[in-house]
Amino acid sequence: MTTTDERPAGFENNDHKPIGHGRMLRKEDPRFIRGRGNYVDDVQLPGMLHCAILRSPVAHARIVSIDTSAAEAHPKVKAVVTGAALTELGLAWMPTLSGDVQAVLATDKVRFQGQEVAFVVAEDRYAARDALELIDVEYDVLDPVVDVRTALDPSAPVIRDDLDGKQNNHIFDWETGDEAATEAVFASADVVVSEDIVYPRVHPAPMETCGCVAEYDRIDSRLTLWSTSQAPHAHRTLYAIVAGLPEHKIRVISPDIGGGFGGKVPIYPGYVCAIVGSIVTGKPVKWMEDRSENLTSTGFARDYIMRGEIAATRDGRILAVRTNVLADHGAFNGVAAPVKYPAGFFGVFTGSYDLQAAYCKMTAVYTNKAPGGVAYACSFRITEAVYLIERIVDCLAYELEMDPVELRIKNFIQPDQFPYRTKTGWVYDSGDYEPTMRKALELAGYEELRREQVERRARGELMGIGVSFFTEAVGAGPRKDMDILGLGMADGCELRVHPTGKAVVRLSVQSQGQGHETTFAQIVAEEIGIPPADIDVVHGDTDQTPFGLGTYGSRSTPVSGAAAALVARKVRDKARIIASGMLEVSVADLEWVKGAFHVKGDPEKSVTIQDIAMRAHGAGDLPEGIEGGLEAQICYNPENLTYPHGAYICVVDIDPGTAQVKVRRFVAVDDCGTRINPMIIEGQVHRGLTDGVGMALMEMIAFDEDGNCLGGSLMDYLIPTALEVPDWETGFTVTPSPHHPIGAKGVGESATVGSPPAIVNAVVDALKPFGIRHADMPLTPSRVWDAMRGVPRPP
Ligand code: MCN
Ligand code: CUM
Repeated sequence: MTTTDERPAGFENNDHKPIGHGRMLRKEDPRFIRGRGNYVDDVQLPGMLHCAILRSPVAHARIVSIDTSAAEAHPKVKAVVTGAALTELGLAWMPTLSGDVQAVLATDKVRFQGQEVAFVVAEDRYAARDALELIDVEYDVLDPVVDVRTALDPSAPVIRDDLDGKQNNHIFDWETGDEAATEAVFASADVVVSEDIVYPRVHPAPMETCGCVAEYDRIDSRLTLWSTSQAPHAHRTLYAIVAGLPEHKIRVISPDIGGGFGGKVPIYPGYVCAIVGSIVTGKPVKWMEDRSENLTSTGFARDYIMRGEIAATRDGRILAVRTNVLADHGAFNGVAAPVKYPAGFFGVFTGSYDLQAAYCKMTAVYTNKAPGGVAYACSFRITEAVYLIERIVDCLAYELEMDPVELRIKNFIQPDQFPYRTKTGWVYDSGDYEPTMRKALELAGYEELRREQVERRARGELMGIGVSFFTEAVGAGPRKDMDILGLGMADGCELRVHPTGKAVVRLSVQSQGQGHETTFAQIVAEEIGIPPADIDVVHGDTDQTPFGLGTYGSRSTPVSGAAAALVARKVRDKARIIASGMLEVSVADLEWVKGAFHVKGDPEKSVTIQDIAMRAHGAGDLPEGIEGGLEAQICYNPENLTYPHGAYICVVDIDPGTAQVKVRRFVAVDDCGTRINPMIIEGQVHRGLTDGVGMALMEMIAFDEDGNCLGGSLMDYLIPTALEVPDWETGFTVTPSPHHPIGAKGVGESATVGSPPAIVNAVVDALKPFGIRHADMPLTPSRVWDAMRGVPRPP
């Protein structure tokens, strides 16, 4: 952390008002920008060996035989392990986060291209990779299920014949809302609009791929695992359960992480392979995926085929929405969502509108693809939900010939309706939507843009303006409703103030680039008056931090941030009692101002938090009943989720000759309640908007009819760079969360959730002269070109 003197212009000292001010520099950046980050692949241990995984070249096949003898004979190879060997250890299968099982190494069949079949442990990475080539697997290739629409055909091959009595590819049916009430509203509505809307399969593609270093100490049976994990505590418990290792002998360390975006929530087979490798060789074992392994076998997202329907009055009062979803979950149901929510928080598909009824029916199926539905800045499927509602509202605007902004404003939930219970049972904590929308309109110069569009259209130019408005539900638990494999979604936090008034706060969440070392110091600083520079934030090590469920669903600020504020208040309460002893007045006569307790009416008589810290540890008596030391620990169980919202406006130009879409402008106004660090929020929003450009225009993990993954490299799976995105124009409003101690809501996924519909709405708006009401992502030049020429949409 910079001292006041080193602070560049614009980065003012706000030590006594650390939240929401200025542009406080990130504590973690000095090490990152000097190349001193410590990522999993930087971990080097004496005698460390390297693990490489053999993966299936085909999507669906029975394994006839595996011959490992040549690989075992390789001079640098220390172990070759197959599914059969893991079966003997009882480790061939592991539970997924959604109660399914997943093969660590295939035993009977391979079920997707890229599935783990065997692994090699060797002296170096090259030898391990070379030895994979020496393993001979004979496959009896089976027909794959690739098109999700055929997965439930009676003739479809059964993928999960490992499951007792399983005769089809059905995973679950799920519904929410009131079917009959919704039907009644639809039956009597003036206008009903329906549209088939596909959210394609995409990948989070973080800069750092997944990996780990496992060190099993045979002497005291201790396992230390450095791993790319967004939830080290939950992972530790799962390893204990799966591998039968005692939990107190397991230490999971997640050091610096190069982006997670949800893809590092699950436990992947590679982690288990490295652990087994270390157990069998008695040496530390490193496993790091390459890019292609990451893209083809880990953490896919979305893959929802949705039919959206909306009912309204002729003058644009939205009455109800209804949707039917077919969800492609790949070969193992690896969805990471609270157990009671098999479709994540998709239930918020009613959006930001005051409706009379809503209903969703969903069917999830297996296909011969990598386990999908995992994540990617999704707030647990809210990306899909927001895309559905914001697209279908635009379809309605098209049919009613109404301005999409006017239609939205007309239907917003009103400020006096909060807390607002939606027709699918979610209780939105707070919101004030119209000012947020108006701010975005003002920043964009909406009226002027519409005038410009009329002129350009007259000249045959294709300009589009797209709007989206979203409400997210972030910050899971409460624990009574939300758990992952039985672990309740709450978070611990511990704060220790040292004698000299410096402090350390220990979190149960784990940053992957979100800047927790800075923002959590700010939260504690705000509550306890110690400058952020004097507060060290410890996270990502189960031996060093209290138990909690980790970072995803933008839950760190809503849950762990609340824990940090409350633990600081707990310490402050104790400090107050100690101060009353020091100043010889009653507790009630003390006032807390800027890091010190003052005697009311006599501001000269005061003690700072630093004075109190020394006293708490020092010689002499403390007030009756007060133990020495100045520290506290809590476990925070949120009473509700927090519901951030935002209004986004996108302007695109389409080249009529090449169908290339250019995002000319993008205005994003976000409301995440109390803002802790505006610079970090801005960074989060910029990143998410870039995600949106990728998904809307470029990204898709596609498969050919044999189930070969067509997106296995960054040459095929295009992700946006600075060249494809505009200069983001951001703004904000502040509607605090009423139940969060400092009023903060999450923001880490807002822009990823909110931006795709704005961009697609803009492209479709640009194509209005062609009579187009909907087109599916990714809106690549070829898709836009086909749309312009009336070619039917791809299946
Ligand atoms: N923040 C703030 N004021 C608020 C809300 C948040 O200053 N009112 C700050 C937070 O304190 C934190 C950051 O913004 O430093 C993000 O906070 P939050 O919204 O609580 O999200 P999490 O910290 O829980 O991060 C998870 C979220 C998710 S789920 C994905 S996916 C995603 C995202 O964060 N992955 C990311 N942003 C990412 N950013 C980076 N660099 N890398 C990832 O992998
Ligand atoms: Cu859904 S991706 Mo984030 O929750 O880690």
